[in-house]
Parts: sequence; C-alpha cells; structure tokens
Amino acid sequence: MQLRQIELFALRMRLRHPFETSFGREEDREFLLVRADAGDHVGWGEVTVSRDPFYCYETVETAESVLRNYLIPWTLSAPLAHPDDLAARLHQVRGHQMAKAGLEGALWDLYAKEQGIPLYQALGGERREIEVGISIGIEPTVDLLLAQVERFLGDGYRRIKIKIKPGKDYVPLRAVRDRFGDIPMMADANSAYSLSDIGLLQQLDELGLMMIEQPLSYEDIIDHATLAPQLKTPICLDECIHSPEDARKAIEIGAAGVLNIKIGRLGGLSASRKTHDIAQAAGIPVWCGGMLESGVGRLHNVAITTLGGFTLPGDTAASSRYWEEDIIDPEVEVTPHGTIVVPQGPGIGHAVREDMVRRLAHGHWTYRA
Ligand code: OSB
Ligand code: MG
Repeated sequence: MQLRQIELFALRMRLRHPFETSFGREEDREFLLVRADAGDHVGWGEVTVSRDPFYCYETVETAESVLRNYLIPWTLSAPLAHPDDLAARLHQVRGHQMAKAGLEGALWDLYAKEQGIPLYQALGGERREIEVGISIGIEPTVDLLLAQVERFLGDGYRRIKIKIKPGKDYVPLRAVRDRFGDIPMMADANSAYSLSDIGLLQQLDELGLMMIEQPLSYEDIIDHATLAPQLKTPICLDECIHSPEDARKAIEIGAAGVLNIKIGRLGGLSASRKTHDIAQAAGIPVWCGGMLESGVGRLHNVAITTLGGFTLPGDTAASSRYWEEDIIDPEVEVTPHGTIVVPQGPGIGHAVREDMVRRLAHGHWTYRA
C-alpha cells in the first residue's frame, strides 16, 4: 500500500433516540473518521471514541492528539505491505486502542479495495449473512422499555440486550420476561456492580439470561473470575479486554464464558481477529459489540462478524436505529428475520457519502506522505 495522504474528520451526529447506560447518557455521537488515500483507491475507518472518558479513557480529543502527533506520521513514514503490519509500527504508543483501530480500519478497507475483494474476505470470513441483536439503553420507565422491546422484536432482531444499573435491573428485566416470555435476552451492566452486590446478581439468575455483560469493574478480571462460579448466568466481558492477551488471560482464569469483541477497544481488526481465534480455540463464543457507530464503523463490524467463531448475534443494528440519515449509501439494513446480508463489493462494500462527511465535519486535518 502506497499512501498519498491521510485525512481526519471530526463529526458530531444526533442520535434518533438518546442512549443511556450506567455511565451516562448520549444524545449526540462525537467521533472521528479516517480517510486513507492511495491515489487509485481510498479506505475509510472510524475511531469509535466518545466526547467524554466514561466508557473508557479515550475521547475525541485524546484520539485526535495521538493520531496527529504519532500514529498518522508513523503510518505515512514508509510503505506498508499489509494492514496486519501496522500494529508493530505503532507499538511504541501504549494504549489508545480506538485511535489505532480507526486508522488500521482505513488501511484494511484500502487493502481490500486494492485486492478487489470484500473486506470480510480479506479478513478470512465466510458467512454471507450475519445474525444481529439490539442493545436497548436504560429507559425512564418500564412501560417505555417494554415499548422498545416490542418494537425491536417486531423488527426481527434475534436477541435483546438491555442496559442495567443498580435500581434499574431486576424489576425491568422481570417485566420484559413476563410480557415477552422466552425471548433471547441478556443484560449489560457496564461495570455498575461490585462483588458486594452478589446477592443482587444471583437474583438475576432466575431470569434465564443468555449472559450478563461486564457486571464488575472496567479494569478487573480477577473479581469476574471469583464471581463466575457463583452465578448460573454466564459472564461476558466487554470493558476490561483491550488485547488478545487480555482475552487469553481472562479465559485462562475463568473470568469469561463469552467475549464481546469491539474492534475499537481491541485496537483494530487484526487484533480482533486474533482475539476471535484465541476464543474459538478455547471454545468461548464471541459476538461483535457496538459503539453506536456511523455506517463506516458499522460495516467494519459486519465484516468481522463473518468469522466462524461469532456464533451469537451481536449489537450491529440497522443504520436507521441510530440515524435519520447515515453517511453511507446504501445504509445498513436488517432483514425481517434479524440478519444483515454481507456486502459483496470491494472493501466495506458501500459508498461513503463524502460530500456529507465534509459538510458535517467541524474539524478536518490533512497529512501528506
Ligand atoms: O457497553 O456495549 C456497550 C454503546 C456505547 C458504549 C458502550 C456500549 C454500547 C452499546 C450499544 O451497548 C451498542 C450499539 O448499538 O452500537
Ligand atoms: Mg457493553
């Protein structure tokens, strides 16, 4: 890959419905897009950060800073044969996984386009249709939650994930079970509990959840390993897995029965694929998590989900669940039976609406090789 220039765009997009988790409420998504230009082909990646350091320490500003001062100049400093080689070049920068992932994602899209193949094939994926679920935020009332669940079941989503926090856990989940019966259902706590809440977490066991996602601290795997044998519900880790090595260790000590793979949190598609391979070898199912992505990040999520170990429906919902208008054409759609048909065109497979990106961008930086 012979890069000519890399551009960075700062975007703010209004969500159709505010999204509330145990760590806060988002009404606007703020994130970065990376455009990698090699002359004949252009690749796009999404830096899945947020404005605030509440899900993780990275923010729009930290990603912008580390991309501009280190990651982009180092990427442009010499040609790269394959996107898998980028991580080694950026290795000296510790952490900042989302910043690295957005840049690497643009190179993966570019690489696949140069090869004339879809991104999912470049990654070694095989599935042509992926199963998807929906992630529902904390709603102000049980009735509003039930209305959301009803709507998304009607849309065909294959599993319902509901955000919980202390005081908004057993009661709303019980109401969903009572109303909708034996639907595939799980909960995501985003680190809102500690080991002293074990009685409360054990109460959730009776709901027959597929799994509970990240009940304990965002930087813990030890307490999750202590908790796991005391629950019937499998534990799925999200926040505390930042690398394939983290995944290996969590699996080794019994902290995770399931893994949520987020490309941004893991530092890119290459690391996500490695994490998938480790989980698959250990018999641990994985699914693809989401960060309320625009169409660009969403299509990267679709591509990674085609790997064989993604045996559970992920959080990759339709563009229209988030946006009035997405920045890709066509938008990502979900079939009435809760699947996304994997695009077969080169790279991410859908066009990026560049005019719209340039119009929406409130920050724009260009770096030449
Ligand atoms: O914990 O998975 C999470 C959104 C923002 C931050 C963290 C999470 C989420 C979601 C939404 O659950 C997933 C999506 O619909 O993109
Ligand atoms: Mg989560």
